[in-house]
Amino acid sequence: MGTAPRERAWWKDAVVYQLYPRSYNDTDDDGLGDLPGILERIDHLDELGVDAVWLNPIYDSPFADGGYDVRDYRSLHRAFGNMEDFYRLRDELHRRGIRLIMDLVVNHTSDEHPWFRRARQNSEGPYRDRYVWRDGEPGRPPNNWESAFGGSAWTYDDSVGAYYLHLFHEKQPDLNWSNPDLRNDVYDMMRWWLDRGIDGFRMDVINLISKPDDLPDGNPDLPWVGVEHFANGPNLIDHLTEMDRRVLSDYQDLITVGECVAAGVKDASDYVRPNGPLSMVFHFDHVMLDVDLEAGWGSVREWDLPELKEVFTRWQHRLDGWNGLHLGNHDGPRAVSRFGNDGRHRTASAKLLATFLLTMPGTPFLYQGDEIGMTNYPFEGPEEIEDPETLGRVQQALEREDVSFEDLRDVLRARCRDNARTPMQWTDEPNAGFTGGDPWLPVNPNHTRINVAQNREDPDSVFHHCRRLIELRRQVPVLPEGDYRLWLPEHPSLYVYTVSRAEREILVLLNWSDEETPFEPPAGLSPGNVELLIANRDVDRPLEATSRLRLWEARVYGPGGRETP
Ligand code: ISL
Repeated sequence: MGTAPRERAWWKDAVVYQLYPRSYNDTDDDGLGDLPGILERIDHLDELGVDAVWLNPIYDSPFADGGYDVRDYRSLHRAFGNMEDFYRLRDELHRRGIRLIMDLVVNHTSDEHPWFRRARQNSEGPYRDRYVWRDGEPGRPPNNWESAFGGSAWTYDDSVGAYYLHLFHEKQPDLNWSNPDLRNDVYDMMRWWLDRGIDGFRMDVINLISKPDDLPDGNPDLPWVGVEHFANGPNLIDHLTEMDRRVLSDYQDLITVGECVAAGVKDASDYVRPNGPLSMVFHFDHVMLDVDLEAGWGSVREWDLPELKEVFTRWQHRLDGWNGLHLGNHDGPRAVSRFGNDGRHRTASAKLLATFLLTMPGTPFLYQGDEIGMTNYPFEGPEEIEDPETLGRVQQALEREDVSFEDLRDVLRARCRDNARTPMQWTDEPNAGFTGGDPWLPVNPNHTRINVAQNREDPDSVFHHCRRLIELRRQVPVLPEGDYRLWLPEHPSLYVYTVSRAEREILVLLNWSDEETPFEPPAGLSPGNVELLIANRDVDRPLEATSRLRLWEARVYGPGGRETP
C-alpha cells in the first residue's frame, strides 16, 4: 500500500482457510487427524497462499457433535495432541505469516462439562443457573422448540426433576447468558486463549445465546421451530457489546466472525457495523436456497441462479459492515456438489466457484478440500454416517412417516454434514494418505482421481487455479473492498458483476451452467482497456470479440498492469 502506514485491519485483505482438524491429516494412525498432522502439511497452506487458518474445535470433548460439545475449554482432546503441539503449530503458522483463528463454542457446553455436572448435582449451588432449566412433567416440555438435530429441544432430567434446554444434541445443554458469573467465566476463557497468541475467534451460533425469559412457543411451520425467538434474541447486542468491552477491545488486530443462524442483513448490520463487536458474520441465505421451507430437512429444493445472485447482491448492497464469504463449510454438502457440477464438469465448475468466492468483496473462507474440488460422498447406508444431525433427522423421519432409509438416500446424499467431513484427499493411495489406520469416516472412493498430489502436478488443476486467484486478490486491492455491481440480474445462467474503486474496475464473467451460452456485454458496461487477469479455460479471443461463454467458463478482466499492494 505504498508508503502510507497500514491502518486497515489485516482481515480485510485476508483469505481464510477453514480446516477441519479431525479430517485433515493423521500422524499417529488412530484414524483421527491431529495437530502434528496439520504441521506436516503446512507447506500446502503456505503454497496455496492463505493468510489465516480457522480450526474447528480441538478442545477436550466426548464428541457427541464433532467437538462442538466442549468438556474443557482449556485443554485439547488428546487425539489432536497437547498444548506443546498447539504452540508449535501456532508458531510455524505465524512464521509463515498465517494467522490462527480458534472456534469459540459458548452457546452450549457438553453435558460432561464440570459446570453442567455441578448444575445437575446441586439445586442450591451456583452452577444450576448457568443452564436453562424449566419445571415440567415428563412428556410435557415447557414449549415447542425443536433441536436442530430433530425432536424436542428439551430433555427431562430425572435426577433434577426438571427440563433443560438444548438447541442441538441432548448432550449439548444451552448456557444461560443471563447469568453474570457464566459470562465472566466465558470472558476469562477467551482471554486465556488470546493470551496464548491466537488471532481471533469464529463464534459458533453466537446469535443464539440470548433467549427470551418467557420462552414463547414458536411457529410450528418453520423448519426450526422456535428460531424466531431464540435467534437474534433480546439481550444479544448487550452481550456482544459487553464481550467486546471486557475482552476483545483489549487485544489488537483480532478477527471475530460470528456464525449467525437465521440472521438477515438488518440483524447482521447491528453486529458488524463499523466498530461493532464482530468483524463479520457468516449468514446462511445462500445455503438455505436448496431447503424447502415447508418440507424442511427431508427434501431438496431446486433453486435457480437469479435467486443466488439476489442473495449475494442483497448482502453486498445492504449490509452495513464487512461481508464474510463462504460457499461451504463442515456443516453441509461440498460446494461443487451443491453449487457446481460434480460430475463431468467438476474441474471447470470448482474453478468457477473459486473464482466467484475469491473475487467478491469481503473476506473469503475457503473450506478444506474445496481447493482441489472435493465432492460429496456416495452414502449407501446409516452405518457410514457419524453426523448427529443427519442421524437425528433420519430417525425422526423414519418414526413419523411411512418411509424407508432408501427413500431418504437422495436427500441424505445432498444434505449430510459428513459430506464435508470425509478425510482430506492427499494422494491416490489407500485412505488417500490421510491415515495409516482406520479413518473415522470413510474416504471418498474418488480420491484415486481427486487428490492433492495430482492437483499439484497438473498446472491446470483446481489447486493451482485457487493459488493464482489468491495471488491475484493480493495484487488487485480493488477486489476485497470495491463496490460490487450486478449486471444481467435475471439472466438464468450468466453471473456478471463488476467490482470497482476509484478508476479501477474488475469485471467477472461466469457461465454458471452446463450449457454454452451467448454473451453480449450489457448496455452500459464498457470496460475499456481491459486485460484478462485469470480464466478457467483458454481464452482465444479478446472480450470485444467474445460472443459465447463455454459451459462453466469463468473470466476475470481488469486494467492492465497490477498494483503493488
Ligand atoms: O448444520 C446445519 C444445517 O445442516 C445447521 O443447522 C448447523 O447446526 C448450524 O449452522 C449451527 O452450526 C454450528 O453449531 C452446531 C454444530 O453442530 C455445527 O457443526 C456448527 O458449525 C452446534 O454447535
